[in-house]
Amino acid sequence: MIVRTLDEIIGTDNDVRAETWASRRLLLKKDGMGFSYHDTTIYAGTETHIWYKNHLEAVYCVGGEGEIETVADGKVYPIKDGTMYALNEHDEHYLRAKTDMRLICVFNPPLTGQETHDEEGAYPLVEAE
Ligand code: 9YT
Repeated sequence: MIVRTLDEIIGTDNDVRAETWASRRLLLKKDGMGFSYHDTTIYAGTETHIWYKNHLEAVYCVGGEGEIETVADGKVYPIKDGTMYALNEHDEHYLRAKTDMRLICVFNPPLTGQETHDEEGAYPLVEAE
């Protein structure tokens, strides 16, 4: 059984900050669940280009509002508390936050915690622990 709280993660190596977001990793590959599980805040007024070529991600918004635009077709979907989106086709996208958005994110395969977004907005596939 694993029990963790956000308070325990904030300020540790599992609290990863980027220019437009902060991601608190509640579960990582080493936890053996087959997915990683993150509590992410996307900062108000920002746009983030993301293209997870090596991972599938499902995202559930539990606070704030913004939108996601899929690059392939230019479609824009609003995001607010209660909206889920799943990048089931490794969809390249732009994530825009109107207010701070709090997103619960699940990654398959799980992140190890070492990844950072590359210039294309992707995380590399990290095999090593
Ligand atoms: C929603 C999203 O993909 N944000 C970027 C950060 C990423 N989710 C992460 O590492 O938690």
